[in-house]
Amino acid sequence: MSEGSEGQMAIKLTDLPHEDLFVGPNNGCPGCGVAIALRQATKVLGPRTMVTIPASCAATIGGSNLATAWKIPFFHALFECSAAVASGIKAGLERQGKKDVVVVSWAGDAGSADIGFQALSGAAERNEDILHVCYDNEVAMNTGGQASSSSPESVFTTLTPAGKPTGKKDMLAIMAAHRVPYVASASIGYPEDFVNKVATARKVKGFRYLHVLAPCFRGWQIPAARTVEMARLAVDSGLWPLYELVDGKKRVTVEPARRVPVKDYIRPQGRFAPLSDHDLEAIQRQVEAGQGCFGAKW
Ligand SMILES: Cc1ncc(C[n+]2csc(CCOP(=O)(O)OP(=O)(O)O)c2C)c(N)n1
Ligand code: SF4
Repeated sequence: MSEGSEGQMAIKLTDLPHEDLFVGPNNGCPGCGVAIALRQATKVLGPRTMVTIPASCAATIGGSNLATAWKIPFFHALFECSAAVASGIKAGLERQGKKDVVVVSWAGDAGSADIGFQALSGAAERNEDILHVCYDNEVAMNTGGQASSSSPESVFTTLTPAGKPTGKKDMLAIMAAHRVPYVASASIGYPEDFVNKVATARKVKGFRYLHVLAPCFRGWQIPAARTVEMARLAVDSGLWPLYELVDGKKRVTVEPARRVPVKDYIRPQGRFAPLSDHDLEAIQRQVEAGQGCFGAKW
């Protein structure tokens, strides 16, 4: 353990327990960013945790009750309502006097920013004592790779064969506008930052929102072995700033040691094939003007 910048003891990856609560083998594709995020997060969340996941890759890769990768209780919720189901589970636990159980709603970008948004916004507005994690692979992958509102502008998906005409929804700003106690961005490319944010969110009372970049190599059209590298390049290029808002107070948690041009992140990805060099220069200018995340101000 070492001292974190907020005076807390920062967790190092070597501090994490060997035992996994989301174990292999699972039904995820080898190299799945979502499975990596689940494995990292559950190590920090610990055994006194319950998880709801709506329809998504995350729900299916954990298997069924016949063969499951989960060693903690897991509930497969409907696509629309993960945060509402988590709120109900938390209320039931409170009623039973089980106050130490952390309830996590874990949903993809479509399950958070699109069809699940009403349940998510409602839970945040009520300041439910749950953690919602949006794992963002920037596509609705479980049904074949349709665009979500969290897909970046111009990206090629099965719904947007000529490139997505609209920009990435700014979920961090939207959730911060709910004035909840904890909002943070994360990336599986910076696992130490991610697990420390999970640890912080675990302790906070009230509604917590964590938005983690977890690439899908199939949807992004990259080799599986480059999943984590891409998640890191997103941060290093300035397109995916890492920060947290504690009671609305912002703190940047990672300043990349080396800044790389956005083309190093974008060019290897087949989903961005329609972008010209001119387009990349425009994105680079946006980042240099302080607009990370494809034009959104985070
Ligand atoms: C009401 C409803 N509409 C559509 C579906 C089909 N469906 C299942 S998973 C999914 C996409 C989920 O996307 P996302 O939340 O981004 O997670 P990912 O699949 O990328 O892991 C869709 C459209 C459904 N299960 N229920
Ligand atoms: S399709 Fe993508 S998100 Fe789904 S299991 Fe495979 S790598 Fe993971």
